[in-house]
Amino acid sequence: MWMNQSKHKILKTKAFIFDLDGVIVDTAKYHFLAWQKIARALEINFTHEHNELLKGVSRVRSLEIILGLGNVEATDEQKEQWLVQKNEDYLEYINKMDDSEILTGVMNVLNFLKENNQPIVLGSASKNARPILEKVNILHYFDDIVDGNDVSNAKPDPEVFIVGAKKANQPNENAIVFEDSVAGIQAANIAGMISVGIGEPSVLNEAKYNFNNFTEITEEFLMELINQ
Ligand code: B16
Ligand code: MG
Repeated sequence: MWMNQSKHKILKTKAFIFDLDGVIVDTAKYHFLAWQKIARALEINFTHEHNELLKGVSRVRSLEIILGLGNVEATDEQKEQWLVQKNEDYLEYINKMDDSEILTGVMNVLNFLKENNQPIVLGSASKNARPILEKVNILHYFDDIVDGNDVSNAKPDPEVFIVGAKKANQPNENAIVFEDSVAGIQAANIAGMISVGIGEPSVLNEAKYNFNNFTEITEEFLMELINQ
């Protein structure tokens, strides 16, 4: 049961940091289709299982992983062309997105945090985070965005979340991170933040808290996080 602000006793302010792909929207399926086109052209066998390896990983690193699957070597110039091609194809999928693609339960949590004046920050490896949030109509929920354009170290390096907490003017221990990737959970833990795994608990077993998806998160849980 989700109540409005007046029913709650909010004592503190925290920073709520959300990963994007796999937490707010499932863009992994579009990454897969765009990478698959490159892989097919190179005659590399690239499966859904392989795609799991790319979650939370940067675009450049993703290409390296795919080339590694096929033992393909290439010049930097050629790699750059594939990266551009992949992103153009990916953006075609992104351009067709709308708010129906927001993962179930996410809006309840965002609305609750907004109503209770909690800073909401995005912490994603994607360089396309802003256009994606715009397409699904929730850019205005975010007080700050830290994405692949702002940081140079990929998760599990905690840089993206540390910058996010700073932007929200909160110390690391006051930051709560929602993540679907193992590397992202590790990054939050390394930073001394509270990690919340969204997805398979056995995979995300390093997280402080685990939920299969946002419908399992209650306002009581959020209140506890805010007031502790
Ligand atoms: P882009 P996240 C990550 O998003 C994806 O999980 C990962 O598969 C992708 O390679 C990475 O963004 C970079 O994306 O090509 O759009 O810059 O989970 O960190 O929100
Ligand atoms: Mg993710």
